[in-house]
Amino acid sequence: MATVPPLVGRHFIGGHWLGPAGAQFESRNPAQLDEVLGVFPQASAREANEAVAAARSAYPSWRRTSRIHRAELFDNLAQLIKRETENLARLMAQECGKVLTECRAEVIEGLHMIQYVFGTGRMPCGEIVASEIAEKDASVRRKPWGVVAVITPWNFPFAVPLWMLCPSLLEGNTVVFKPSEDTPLIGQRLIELFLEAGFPGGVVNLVHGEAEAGEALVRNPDVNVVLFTGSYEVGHRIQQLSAEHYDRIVACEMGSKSAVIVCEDARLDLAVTSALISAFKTSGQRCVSASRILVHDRLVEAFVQKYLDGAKRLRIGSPLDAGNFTGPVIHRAAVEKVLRYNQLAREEGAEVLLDGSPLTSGEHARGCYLAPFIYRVEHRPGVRCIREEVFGPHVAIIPFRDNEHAIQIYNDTPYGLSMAVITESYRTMRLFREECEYGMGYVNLPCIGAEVHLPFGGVKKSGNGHPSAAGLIETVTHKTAWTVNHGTEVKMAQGLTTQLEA
Ligand code: UN1
Repeated sequence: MATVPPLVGRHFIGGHWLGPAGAQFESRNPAQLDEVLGVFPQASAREANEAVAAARSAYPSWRRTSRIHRAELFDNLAQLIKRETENLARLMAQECGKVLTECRAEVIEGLHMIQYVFGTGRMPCGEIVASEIAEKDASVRRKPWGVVAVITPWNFPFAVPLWMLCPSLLEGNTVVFKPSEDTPLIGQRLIELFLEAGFPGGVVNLVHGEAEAGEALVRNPDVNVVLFTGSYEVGHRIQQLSAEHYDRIVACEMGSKSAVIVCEDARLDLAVTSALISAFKTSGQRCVSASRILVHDRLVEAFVQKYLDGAKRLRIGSPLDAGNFTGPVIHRAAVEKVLRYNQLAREEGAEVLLDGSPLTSGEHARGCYLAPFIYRVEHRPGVRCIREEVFGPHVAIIPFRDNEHAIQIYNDTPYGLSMAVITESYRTMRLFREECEYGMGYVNLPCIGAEVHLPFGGVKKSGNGHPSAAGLIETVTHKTAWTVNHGTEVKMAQGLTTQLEA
């Protein structure tokens, strides 16, 4: 049973918290499904459009404030996040089921994004370039696009919104934020902190809800930019709807089938640790989680033994117990999906090495707990379980003959987000760096754990290559060319004459 009454969720539009009205939905603790953490209003298209209108009307005055003033609000926000780190981590652990250690790391990752943006406030935000004409001064300046819709997933309910909100707001855009329907509580808490930090109402707006609210935001012609992280299906729908809008910018970070590649010369313990963390941190529910471990033929037997030993020892349990390696998956539907893929792997000829069934007794009885599912399978074209995203503790070990074979296997999915190569050879490392399709590459590391000052994003079905985190400045601004003549007569580039008459 819940120890505190469920929170009453509210939209925040144009500087006002709206009272509960209309359809509602619950946020439940995935470790204890009978615990309702909050009840939230389900935004209809009307509320989503009101939020866009509020963001639009707040835009001119926000754009006209000093960039440094905007940046300093992020310094205020950073202090609040430091004050609230532990509370935020606990709230996140309860709402999305990630273990406390991961939730703390996520709060810190969000803090880093805030600090990064604060730091860039006083950095140059344009470029001076030369002109062919000595009297002309030319510069490149960035302008905000206007209103940004931020639509984010449950698995990083704090850091990913901050990746998107911080650069958008610093650059002078206003925002409408729709957190995942699975983590509305942490989303609302984040907006409360923005307000406490001094961000004006209307500049930051919050709507709770599901597809109807998200779709209304994307259909609204007054939204200039849509920033999205989530599934390929939803991202693709956003891209299609956005094609109707002539200057709409869409940055999508979607699914993945990330991999760890264990080469013939790999250090075995390093490979095993990297592959365990890549596959099972966050119960395999990071967009960058590895669901494929490619292992050189000569190492497979030794690798499998150590990998299984390690996987069997992983402690799975309450997110609030900091000693646990991982917690539950997000909800029953996620359990069902993972089990369907486990079954598919069997049907597609997998040799099951560790059978990941639901954990249903003792402390696991009330939650969505799954044990790791590990199988060995040969690569063949068209095998779905090694091509499609599962998003859970489901991992294939796929043997390969040589590096060229590994590259062929690695690239044989529609996705391209993250990969790690485990090798001692700089030639091998370089070969994978050049030939694999990915957005984030790691050597002798897991394929998760990106830092905010690096670009984050993928290729193919993983997204359109727009980076999240620090690189988002490119997406939330457009560049302008500004050219001034300091002479007293008109002189043109490219030798164009200015003679008006023959
Ligand atoms: C995600 O999985 O959606 O690179 C984001 C990482 C984290 C972010 C993951 N910094 O694992």
